[in-house]
Amino acid sequence: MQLDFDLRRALEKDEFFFEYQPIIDARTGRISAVEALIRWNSPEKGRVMPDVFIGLAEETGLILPLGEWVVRKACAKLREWQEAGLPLVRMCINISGRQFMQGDIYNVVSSALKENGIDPRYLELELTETCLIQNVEETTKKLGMLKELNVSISVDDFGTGYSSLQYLKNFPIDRLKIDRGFIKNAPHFANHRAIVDAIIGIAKAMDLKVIAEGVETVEQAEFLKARNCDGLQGYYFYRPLAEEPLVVVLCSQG
Ligand code: G
Ligand code: G
Ligand code: MN
Ligand code: NA
Repeated sequence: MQLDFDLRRALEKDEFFFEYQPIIDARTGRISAVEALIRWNSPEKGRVMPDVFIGLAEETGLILPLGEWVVRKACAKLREWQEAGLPLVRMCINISGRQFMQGDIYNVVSSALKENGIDPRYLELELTETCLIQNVEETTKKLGMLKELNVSISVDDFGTGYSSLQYLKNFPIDRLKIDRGFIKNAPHFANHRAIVDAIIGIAKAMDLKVIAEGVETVEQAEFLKARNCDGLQGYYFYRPLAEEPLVVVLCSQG
Protein backbone atom coordinates (compact mmCIF):
# COMPACT_ATOMS: atom_id res chain seq x y z
CA MET A 1 0.00 0.00 0.00
CA GLN A 2 1.41 3.35 -1.05
CA LEU A 3 0.76 5.28 2.17
CA ASP A 4 2.32 2.53 4.26
CA PHE A 5 5.40 2.57 2.03
CA ASP A 6 5.58 6.36 2.23
CA LEU A 7 5.33 6.29 6.03
CA ARG A 8 8.15 3.77 6.35
CA ARG A 9 10.31 5.91 4.11
CA ALA A 10 9.31 9.02 6.09
CA LEU A 11 10.56 7.38 9.27
CA GLU A 12 13.88 6.53 7.61
CA LYS A 13 14.21 10.06 6.24
CA ASP A 14 13.28 11.64 9.57
CA GLU A 15 10.28 13.54 8.20
CA PHE A 16 8.20 13.42 11.38
CA PHE A 17 8.18 16.25 13.89
CA PHE A 18 6.18 17.49 16.88
CA GLU A 19 3.95 20.40 17.60
CA TYR A 20 3.42 21.13 21.27
CA GLN A 21 0.17 22.08 22.95
CA PRO A 22 0.52 23.63 26.41
CA ILE A 23 -1.54 22.52 29.41
CA ILE A 24 -2.37 25.28 31.87
CA ASP A 25 -2.38 24.99 35.65
CA ALA A 26 -5.92 26.19 36.42
CA ARG A 27 -4.87 27.70 39.73
CA THR A 28 -1.83 29.69 38.65
CA GLY A 29 -2.52 30.20 34.96
CA ARG A 30 1.00 29.00 34.17
CA ILE A 31 1.96 26.31 31.70
CA SER A 32 2.53 23.11 33.64
CA ALA A 33 3.07 20.71 30.75
CA VAL A 34 3.10 20.40 26.98
CA GLU A 35 1.60 17.60 24.90
CA ALA A 36 3.76 16.53 21.95
CA LEU A 37 1.61 15.92 18.86
CA ILE A 38 3.16 14.22 15.87
CA ARG A 39 3.00 15.58 12.32
CA TRP A 40 4.55 14.38 9.07
CA ASN A 41 6.34 16.83 6.86
CA SER A 42 5.78 15.04 3.54
CA PRO A 43 7.76 16.33 0.53
CA GLU A 44 4.74 15.60 -1.71
CA LYS A 45 1.76 16.22 0.54
CA GLY A 46 3.02 18.94 2.85
CA ARG A 47 2.08 18.79 6.51
CA VAL A 48 0.10 15.62 7.28
CA MET A 49 -1.87 15.29 10.52
CA PRO A 50 -1.80 12.16 12.68
CA ASP A 51 -5.44 11.12 12.15
CA VAL A 52 -4.38 10.39 8.53
CA PHE A 53 -1.60 7.98 9.48
CA ILE A 54 -1.74 6.78 13.11
CA GLY A 55 -4.63 4.40 12.44
CA LEU A 56 -2.84 2.89 9.44
CA ALA A 57 0.42 2.68 11.38
CA GLU A 58 -1.46 0.74 14.05
CA GLU A 59 -2.87 -1.66 11.45
CA THR A 60 0.45 -2.34 9.75
CA GLY A 61 2.57 -2.45 12.89
CA LEU A 62 4.58 0.59 11.86
CA ILE A 63 3.35 2.12 15.11
CA LEU A 64 6.02 0.11 16.93
CA PRO A 65 9.05 1.86 15.35
CA LEU A 66 7.08 5.10 14.99
CA GLY A 67 6.03 5.02 18.63
CA GLU A 68 9.63 4.37 19.60
CA TRP A 69 10.62 7.40 17.56
CA VAL A 70 8.07 9.46 19.53
CA VAL A 71 9.50 8.38 22.90
CA ARG A 72 13.09 8.98 21.83
CA LYS A 73 12.35 12.31 20.19
CA ALA A 74 10.46 13.58 23.23
CA CYS A 75 13.39 12.71 25.52
CA ALA A 76 15.91 14.19 23.09
CA LYS A 77 13.89 17.43 23.00
CA LEU A 78 13.73 17.56 26.79
CA ARG A 79 17.48 17.25 26.91
CA GLU A 80 17.97 19.87 24.21
CA TRP A 81 15.73 22.33 26.07
CA GLN A 82 17.38 21.58 29.37
CA GLU A 83 20.84 22.17 27.89
CA ALA A 84 19.61 25.45 26.41
CA GLY A 85 18.56 26.52 29.91
CA LEU A 86 14.82 26.65 29.20
CA PRO A 87 12.38 26.43 32.09
CA LEU A 88 11.35 22.78 31.74
CA VAL A 89 7.81 21.49 32.02
CA ARG A 90 6.43 17.99 31.75
CA MET A 91 6.28 16.53 28.25
CA CYS A 92 3.20 14.40 27.58
CA ILE A 93 3.33 11.89 24.74
CA ASN A 94 0.55 9.79 23.25
CA ILE A 95 1.07 6.05 23.32
CA SER A 96 -1.17 4.02 21.04
CA GLY A 97 -2.85 0.82 22.16
CA ARG A 98 -0.77 -1.52 20.05
CA GLN A 99 2.43 0.20 21.10
CA PHE A 100 1.50 -0.29 24.73
CA MET A 101 0.23 -3.86 24.45
CA GLN A 102 2.72 -5.32 21.93
CA GLY A 103 5.69 -3.04 22.12
CA ASP A 104 8.47 -3.24 24.61
CA ILE A 105 7.33 0.03 26.10
CA TYR A 106 9.25 -0.37 29.33
CA ASN A 107 12.63 -0.79 27.66
CA VAL A 108 11.96 1.90 25.08
CA VAL A 109 11.05 4.43 27.75
CA SER A 110 13.75 3.51 30.22
CA SER A 111 16.54 3.55 27.64
CA ALA A 112 15.37 6.86 26.13
CA LEU A 113 15.34 8.45 29.59
CA LYS A 114 18.75 7.06 30.44
CA GLU A 115 20.41 7.98 27.14
CA ASN A 116 19.27 11.56 27.50
CA GLY A 117 19.77 11.89 31.23
CA ILE A 118 16.15 12.99 31.77
CA ASP A 119 14.49 13.22 35.16
CA PRO A 120 11.57 10.77 34.58
CA ARG A 121 9.13 13.11 36.27
CA TYR A 122 9.34 15.27 33.15
CA LEU A 123 7.86 12.53 31.00
CA GLU A 124 4.17 11.63 30.96
CA LEU A 125 2.61 8.82 28.96
CA GLU A 126 -0.96 9.33 27.75
CA LEU A 127 -2.82 6.06 27.31
CA THR A 128 -6.42 5.82 26.23
CA GLU A 129 -9.03 4.27 28.44
CA THR A 130 -9.88 1.74 25.73
CA CYS A 131 -6.26 0.60 25.54
CA LEU A 132 -5.93 0.16 29.29
CA ILE A 133 -8.94 -2.10 29.71
CA GLN A 134 -8.10 -4.51 26.86
CA ASN A 135 -6.17 -6.79 29.18
CA VAL A 136 -6.32 -5.65 32.77
CA GLU A 137 -3.74 -8.11 34.05
CA GLU A 138 -1.17 -7.21 31.42
CA THR A 139 -1.92 -3.50 31.85
CA THR A 140 -1.45 -3.68 35.60
CA LYS A 141 1.93 -5.34 35.12
CA LYS A 142 3.13 -2.91 32.45
CA LEU A 143 1.92 0.19 34.30
CA GLY A 144 3.58 -1.04 37.48
CA MET A 145 6.91 -1.36 35.71
CA LEU A 146 6.57 2.06 34.09
CA LYS A 147 5.63 3.63 37.40
CA GLU A 148 8.81 2.25 38.93
CA LEU A 149 10.69 4.40 36.46
CA ASN A 150 8.87 7.40 37.99
CA VAL A 151 7.25 8.56 34.77
CA SER A 152 3.70 9.95 34.98
CA ILE A 153 0.74 8.14 33.48
CA SER A 154 -2.45 9.76 32.31
CA VAL A 155 -5.67 8.37 30.89
CA ASP A 156 -6.48 10.17 27.65
CA ASP A 157 -9.98 10.67 26.20
CA PHE A 158 -11.45 9.70 29.56
CA GLY A 159 -15.17 9.04 29.55
CA THR A 160 -15.30 7.57 26.05
CA GLY A 161 -14.33 4.00 26.95
CA TYR A 162 -16.27 1.69 29.17
CA SER A 163 -14.09 1.63 32.19
CA SER A 164 -15.06 0.36 35.56
CA LEU A 165 -13.96 2.36 38.54
CA GLN A 166 -12.41 -0.81 39.85
CA TYR A 167 -9.58 -0.73 37.34
CA LEU A 168 -8.97 2.95 37.92
CA LYS A 169 -8.46 2.19 41.56
CA ASN A 170 -5.96 -0.56 40.82
CA PHE A 171 -3.93 1.10 38.08
CA PRO A 172 -1.08 3.39 39.15
CA ILE A 173 -2.26 6.45 37.22
CA ASP A 174 -1.66 10.12 37.96
CA ARG A 175 -4.14 12.01 35.81
CA LEU A 176 -7.39 11.76 33.93
CA LYS A 177 -7.87 13.82 30.79
CA ILE A 178 -11.58 14.43 30.26
CA ASP A 179 -12.45 13.87 26.62
CA ARG A 180 -13.13 17.07 24.76
CA GLY A 181 -16.53 15.83 23.63
CA PHE A 182 -17.84 16.44 27.17
CA ILE A 183 -16.15 19.81 27.56
CA LYS A 184 -17.69 21.06 24.33
CA ASN A 185 -21.23 20.99 25.70
CA ALA A 186 -20.57 21.30 29.40
CA PRO A 187 -21.55 24.89 30.04
CA HIS A 188 -24.87 24.58 28.20
CA PHE A 189 -26.14 21.03 28.52
CA ALA A 190 -27.07 19.73 31.95
CA ASN A 191 -26.23 16.10 31.18
CA HIS A 192 -22.72 16.90 29.94
CA ARG A 193 -22.23 19.26 32.86
CA ALA A 194 -23.18 16.41 35.16
CA ILE A 195 -20.70 14.07 33.47
CA VAL A 196 -17.88 16.57 33.81
CA ASP A 197 -18.80 17.16 37.46
CA ALA A 198 -18.85 13.42 38.07
CA ILE A 199 -15.47 12.82 36.42
CA ILE A 200 -13.87 15.62 38.42
CA GLY A 201 -15.46 14.16 41.56
CA ILE A 202 -14.15 10.66 40.81
CA ALA A 203 -10.69 12.02 40.14
CA LYS A 204 -10.62 13.97 43.42
CA ALA A 205 -11.95 11.03 45.39
CA MET A 206 -9.20 8.83 43.98
CA ASP A 207 -6.51 11.40 44.48
CA LEU A 208 -5.94 11.83 40.77
CA LYS A 209 -5.32 15.10 38.97
CA VAL A 210 -7.86 15.96 36.31
CA ILE A 211 -7.24 17.78 33.03
CA ALA A 212 -9.89 19.11 30.68
CA GLU A 213 -9.03 18.98 27.00
CA GLY A 214 -10.65 20.89 24.16
CA VAL A 215 -11.30 24.08 26.15
CA GLU A 216 -12.32 26.57 23.47
CA THR A 217 -14.23 29.33 25.26
CA VAL A 218 -13.96 31.54 28.34
CA GLU A 219 -17.26 30.04 29.60
CA GLN A 220 -15.78 26.55 29.53
CA ALA A 221 -12.60 27.72 31.24
CA GLU A 222 -14.54 29.49 34.01
CA PHE A 223 -16.89 26.55 34.50
CA LEU A 224 -13.92 24.16 34.88
CA LYS A 225 -12.02 26.46 37.23
CA ALA A 226 -15.11 26.76 39.41
CA ARG A 227 -15.21 22.94 39.57
CA ASN A 228 -11.56 22.80 40.67
CA CYS A 229 -10.35 21.07 37.54
CA ASP A 230 -6.54 21.00 37.86
CA GLY A 231 -5.40 21.48 34.29
CA LEU A 232 -6.85 23.11 31.18
CA GLN A 233 -5.88 22.48 27.57
CA GLY A 234 -7.46 23.74 24.39
CA TYR A 235 -7.60 26.34 21.66
CA TYR A 236 -8.85 28.97 24.11
CA PHE A 237 -5.36 28.95 25.67
CA TYR A 238 -3.07 27.66 22.95
CA ARG A 239 -3.29 25.73 19.73
CA PRO A 240 -0.56 23.17 19.13
CA LEU A 241 2.57 25.29 18.58
CA ALA A 242 5.69 24.82 16.51
CA GLU A 243 8.83 24.49 18.59
CA GLU A 244 10.00 28.08 18.15
CA PRO A 245 6.87 29.83 19.41
CA LEU A 246 6.59 27.28 22.21
CA VAL A 247 10.10 28.13 23.38
CA VAL A 248 9.21 31.84 23.33
CA VAL A 249 6.12 31.18 25.46
CA LEU A 250 8.03 29.01 27.95
CA CYS A 251 10.77 31.60 28.31
CA SER A 252 8.31 34.45 28.74
CA GLN A 253 6.75 32.79 31.79
CA GLY A 254 10.21 32.25 33.30
O1 G B 1 -2.51 16.44 16.77
P1 G B 1 -3.98 16.22 16.58
O2 G B 1 -4.65 17.21 17.37
O3 G B 1 -4.42 16.26 15.16
O4 G B 1 -4.12 14.69 17.06
C1 G B 1 -5.05 13.80 16.49
C2 G B 1 -4.94 12.45 17.17
O5 G B 1 -3.64 11.88 16.98
C3 G B 1 -5.16 12.50 18.67
O6 G B 1 -5.99 11.42 19.03
C4 G B 1 -3.80 12.30 19.24
O7 G B 1 -3.84 11.63 20.49
C5 G B 1 -3.11 11.45 18.18
N1 G B 1 -1.66 11.64 18.23
C6 G B 1 -0.98 12.79 18.11
N2 G B 1 0.35 12.58 18.24
C7 G B 1 0.51 11.26 18.47
C8 G B 1 1.65 10.42 18.71
O8 G B 1 2.80 10.85 18.76
N3 G B 1 1.42 9.09 18.88
C9 G B 1 0.16 8.56 18.86
N4 G B 1 0.02 7.26 19.04
N5 G B 1 -0.94 9.32 18.65
C10 G B 1 -0.77 10.65 18.45
O1 G C 1 -6.72 12.40 21.62
P1 G C 1 -5.89 13.55 22.05
O2 G C 1 -6.42 14.21 23.25
O3 G C 1 -4.45 13.26 22.16
O4 G C 1 -6.09 14.63 20.91
C1 G C 1 -5.32 15.73 20.71
C2 G C 1 -6.01 16.43 19.58
O5 G C 1 -6.95 17.39 20.06
C3 G C 1 -5.09 17.15 18.67
O6 G C 1 -5.51 16.85 17.36
C4 G C 1 -5.37 18.61 18.96
O7 G C 1 -5.12 19.41 17.82
C5 G C 1 -6.85 18.58 19.30
N1 G C 1 -7.26 19.71 20.12
C6 G C 1 -6.57 20.29 21.10
N2 G C 1 -7.25 21.33 21.64
C7 G C 1 -8.44 21.39 20.98
C8 G C 1 -9.58 22.24 21.09
O8 G C 1 -9.67 23.16 21.90
N3 G C 1 -10.60 21.98 20.24
C9 G C 1 -10.56 20.96 19.33
N4 G C 1 -11.62 20.80 18.52
N5 G C 1 -9.50 20.14 19.20
C10 G C 1 -8.44 20.34 20.02
MN1 MN D 1 -3.57 13.22 24.10
NA1 NA E 1 -7.60 13.17 24.38
